[in-house]
Amino acid sequence: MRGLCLLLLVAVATAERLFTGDQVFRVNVQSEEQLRLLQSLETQEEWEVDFWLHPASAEQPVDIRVPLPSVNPVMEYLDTHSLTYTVIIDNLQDLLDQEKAEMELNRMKERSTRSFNFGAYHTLETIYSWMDTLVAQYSHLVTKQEIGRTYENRPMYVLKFSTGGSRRPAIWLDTGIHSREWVSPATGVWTANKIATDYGTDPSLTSLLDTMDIYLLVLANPDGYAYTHSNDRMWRKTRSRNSGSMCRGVDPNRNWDAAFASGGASKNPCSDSYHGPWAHSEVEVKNVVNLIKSHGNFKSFISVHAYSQLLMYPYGYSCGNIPHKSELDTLGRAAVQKLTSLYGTRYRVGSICNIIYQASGSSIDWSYNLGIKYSFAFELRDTGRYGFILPANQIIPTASETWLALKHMMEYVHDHPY
Ligand code: INF
Ligand code: ZN
Repeated sequence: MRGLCLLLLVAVATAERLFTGDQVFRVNVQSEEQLRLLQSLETQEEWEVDFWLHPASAEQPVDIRVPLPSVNPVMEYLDTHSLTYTVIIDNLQDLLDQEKAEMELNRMKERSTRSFNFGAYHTLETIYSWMDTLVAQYSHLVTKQEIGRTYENRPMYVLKFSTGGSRRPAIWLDTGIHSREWVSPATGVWTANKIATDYGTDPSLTSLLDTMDIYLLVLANPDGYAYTHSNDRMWRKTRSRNSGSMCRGVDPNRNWDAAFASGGASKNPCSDSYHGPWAHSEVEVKNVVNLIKSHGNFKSFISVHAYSQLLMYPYGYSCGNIPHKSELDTLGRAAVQKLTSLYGTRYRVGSICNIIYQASGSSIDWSYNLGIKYSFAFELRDTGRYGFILPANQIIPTASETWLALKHMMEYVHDHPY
């Protein structure tokens, strides 16, 4: 009897959310009026529409995940307002089952060959143990630093790439701040390995690391990332409890002290863009803020998201130009040119607010206002065919093309000390 109870307990505890029959629509927006209609859908809680891509402008499509029970009413709503759409994923759970099966297959392969496959998605535990092998293999270059703990008391590890000195000018890279954007930390892992293996042979990387440091936070939202593996693949936020609400989590990309809680963030704890009770309320954000501030010599801050294929600079909180707009725009376009040269992947470049929508409390607005001029955010592949469920066979191509842009940006920062 005890055994059965235990089994039930485990089953309940790890009851993974299913998305059977959920569909992802790509809605075409042709007017401001239609934009407003979609924005009102975003605040309507009954149908539980999950906005993968938010309404931005009349030229940009809106991707929404519609739970099976809401498919018909949402289709009616769109038809009534003559909003045209295509179904880009007709049963989300099928994709998730494939993704899970692929991960399981890879896990078995890795166990038997004692290898690490950069072209596969991994759990937090596997990524953390891989970090230790990287540090052991390249101990002259890489160290792992615990910068603090998460809300659920998981360690946050930064990989520091340094050839010496102390408090050298440094470049910050973070991936995985939004937990469902799996290709982002996968790109972070690949990039960490690339830096370690190419140092000493790639001349520009070697000369950069002879005078600068690179800090890479592969899992910027560990609790959320673990939750996407154990409970809800679509989870985006942190996992903190919100007093007065049943809804968990704060959007870590709205929680920074930069026009905090102004336009482009939600005060509703149940919203995926909830800004949190106060700036830096999220310990995952606070840990990074403390490191950046105590170090005091970061020259670039790059945060990696997915998806949409964009390279953005501040501001998110306002559509006005930053003082260094033309320099960052020129640098962004040159970096994207390098990216596109590998496989032809097309990116758009611009400020967050102008290229997509107003978003307050974002990390790169905070870093830019702190004086870190070269602040950028990537939105990696794709443009919506798979969205957050990007097939693992695109991880290495995505990371490889992104590296060309990152390298260009880091070389530029190295050549333009300020
Ligand atoms: N990005 C959007 C977001 O709502 C846009 C963004 C990116 C805003 C970077 C500010 C800075 O946070 C994603 N993409 O969520 O994953
Ligand atoms: Zn994101």
